Amino acid sequence: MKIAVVGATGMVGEVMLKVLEERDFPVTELIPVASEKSVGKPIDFKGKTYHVVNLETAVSLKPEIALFSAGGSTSLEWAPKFAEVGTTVIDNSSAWRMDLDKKLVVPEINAQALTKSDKIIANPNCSTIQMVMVLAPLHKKYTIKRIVVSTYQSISGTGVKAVKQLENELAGVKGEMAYPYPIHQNALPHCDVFEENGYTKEEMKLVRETQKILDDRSIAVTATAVRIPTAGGHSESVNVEFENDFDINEVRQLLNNTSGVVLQDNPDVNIYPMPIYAHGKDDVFVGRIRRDGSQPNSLNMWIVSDNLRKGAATNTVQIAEYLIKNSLV
Ligand code: 11C
Repeated sequence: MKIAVVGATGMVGEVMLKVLEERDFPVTELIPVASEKSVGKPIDFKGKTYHVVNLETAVSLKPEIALFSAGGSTSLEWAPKFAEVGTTVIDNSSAWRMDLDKKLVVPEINAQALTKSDKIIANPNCSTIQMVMVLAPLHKKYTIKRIVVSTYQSISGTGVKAVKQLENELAGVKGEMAYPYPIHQNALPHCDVFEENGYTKEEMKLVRETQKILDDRSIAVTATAVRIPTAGGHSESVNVEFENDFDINEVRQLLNNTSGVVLQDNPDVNIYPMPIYAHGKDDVFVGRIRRDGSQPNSLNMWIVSDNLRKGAATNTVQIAEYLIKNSLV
């Protein structure tokens, strides 16, 4: 397979390359793509050195698959150009996620909806992916009515500028700010931009994308997204109300048997998910599972995952793997 990685020098792009290598993805030719200032830069991949090309060159090379992580506007302009030459684009930005003609895919949940004619496939937002990975099997069994989620999000979700801001703050050095305030010793109730309704775009992604992936617009979702000074992953406090009652041990068993989900739930010995543990791993970790005694059929959980892995690069590569396995490219 001729594979293009668009945004190959960015934070997610670098993890994509690492994940492709680790999973021994069948790459016969890698096309690393980035902005003009990175053209010619060497990229080592599976013992070979490739050189970064620009978008125009990459389209002319007609890759079978292009993994995009280059921001919404690049994706809006260039994904259709790749699709026109027959490339299947898997896009990590928010550009196509809510487009009615585009599938929003978490392979463990809804990859079976993909067909050969899906030439632009959307990868969901990181905070949504980790939440639906845990909620999908529970929705199937007990039917979700309402979700209340609060996130504690890693600075790596903002990008390299935010990682640098924290490093500067820790070193006591003045530098460029990714956030309107310091992030060290702070918590910002502000991820992505504010929308007119008073919620942030990140919060509304959790609402809209969850309904689309679980294919159920009747699920009520409300979210508060908070940025904290961690680097290894996003954490989420999730309260779920179901139509039907559940047995808590059955919930644990169900999640324990869910591929891609790891149960870490033994408070007696301080076992619960944490970003320092999830960092660098592909799974979604769930713990602190307990009945919400304040209302019927309700549950509290704590969900953690590496936002650059399952939340971005790994999910994108898994979609590509599914396409190949099912002869859809
Ligand atoms: C964050 N979730 O942590 C974002 C990063 O829509 O793909 C990814 C933004 C997106 O700020």
